[in-house]
Amino acid sequence: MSSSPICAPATALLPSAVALVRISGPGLSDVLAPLVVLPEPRVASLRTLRWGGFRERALVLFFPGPASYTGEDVVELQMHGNPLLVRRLLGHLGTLGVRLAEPGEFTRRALLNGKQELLETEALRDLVAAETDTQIRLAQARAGAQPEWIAEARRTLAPWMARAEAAVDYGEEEGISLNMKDLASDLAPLCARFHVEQRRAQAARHLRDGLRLALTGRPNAGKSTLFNALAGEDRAIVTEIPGTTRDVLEVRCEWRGLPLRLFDTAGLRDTEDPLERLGVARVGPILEAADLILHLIPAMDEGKDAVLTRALAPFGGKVLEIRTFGDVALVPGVVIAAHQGDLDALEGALKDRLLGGLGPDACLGALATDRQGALLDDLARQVDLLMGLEAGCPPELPASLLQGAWGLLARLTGEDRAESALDALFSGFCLGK
Ligand SMILES: Nc1nc2c(ncn2[C@@H]2O[C@H](COP(=O)(O)OP(=O)(O)OP(=O)(O)O)[C@@H](O)[C@H]2O)c(=O)[nH]1
Ligand SMILES: [Mg+2]
Repeated sequence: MSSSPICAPATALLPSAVALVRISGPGLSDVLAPLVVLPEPRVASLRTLRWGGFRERALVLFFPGPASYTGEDVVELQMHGNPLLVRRLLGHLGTLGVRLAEPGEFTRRALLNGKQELLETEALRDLVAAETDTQIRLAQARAGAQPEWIAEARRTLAPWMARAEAAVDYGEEEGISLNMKDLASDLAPLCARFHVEQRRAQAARHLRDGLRLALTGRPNAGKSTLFNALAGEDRAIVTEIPGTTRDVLEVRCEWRGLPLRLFDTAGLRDTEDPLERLGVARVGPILEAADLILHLIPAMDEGKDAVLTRALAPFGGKVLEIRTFGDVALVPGVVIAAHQGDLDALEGALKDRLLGGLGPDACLGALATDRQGALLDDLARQVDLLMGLEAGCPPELPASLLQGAWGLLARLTGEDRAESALDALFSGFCLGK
């Protein structure tokens, strides 16, 4: 595929030891001839680049297409990391007909030239954006070969698509009909697999985005103590004075393999203190945006706290009650003693509530982006419908559902080459990628 040459810095434009400039396009030997004579393929060679009064010694690498990242000729220049010098070079490349790349344009070309698959591209985007060890491991696990269950789904669906087409086209004359019972029993393992993958994908999506946990409770319930224990640092002020925390505090961290976005908030109570009231007013939006609200209730508290019952009423489904001060009183439920680091019960409860009982390791290789998750849900629904078809239904029905499932698989792997999906994907990429 021929396209115009593009260039971009692949490293940040900051003063640094080395800056990497990437160039991709057809016929780069000729295009770049006024600037540099390209070396042997894949052999790093020191060259002097001369333009506009500058004289820059750079390490030059040449990857002739199609054996390159984009599938086109690719040249990489490792030069001194002066941001102004890099900009000057990019400006000069413009005069040679090499324009600045759009975000993600290198990878887009790699995808269009068949050098990368969509699922891999999405995984690499997540790898670059990952902020915790678990997020890196999950992205790396997705960056390899396509999940085996996708090929398996195609193997199962293909013969049934052919049979359904035949039944639609020749059914009446030739007496071909579909045996819906056979279809259902053939699809059963696939259906079960989709449901497993849905569960894994849902958990993987939470881990990819980080679990948003809001801590709430009455003053002195131990919110800031738990916040610090999970964050692994002394971020929030802890005192025995009720009403210590006023501002919302946020920290991103990884705790026992779980990427977390934690929010500490002011203790909820009716108060006349104007400062504390301001703090309390900030709690609502934090609770609203949370994946899970941890309602901390000291183990020695008896009965319901009216203020908290009122505040949490709209969030019933996403509230998890945690009993703090587990060292002071014995109570049933999810009990912790954060200031002693006794948090095992919380770990189990988080995995149950947010990850369907799965830990990070069980999510390795699972689909994880919103796009992938939505397509997987559609796919599972389509196969559920197929499994539920009546014996005597017209063959057009299974034929169109099978086609639909086939199309969803193609969208999932990017084989349908839908431009809209690519636009959405690459808007999240950085320059030079
Ligand atoms: N014994 C015991 N003390 C605890 C525990 N958790 C917190 N504390 C103590 O309880 C007091 C209040 O703890 P904080 O973490 O500041 O409580 P908070 O919910 O953030 O309070 P506000 O910010 O005022 O709403 C402090 O003196 C803590 O050391 C616990 O599990 N056991
Ligand atoms: Mg506090």
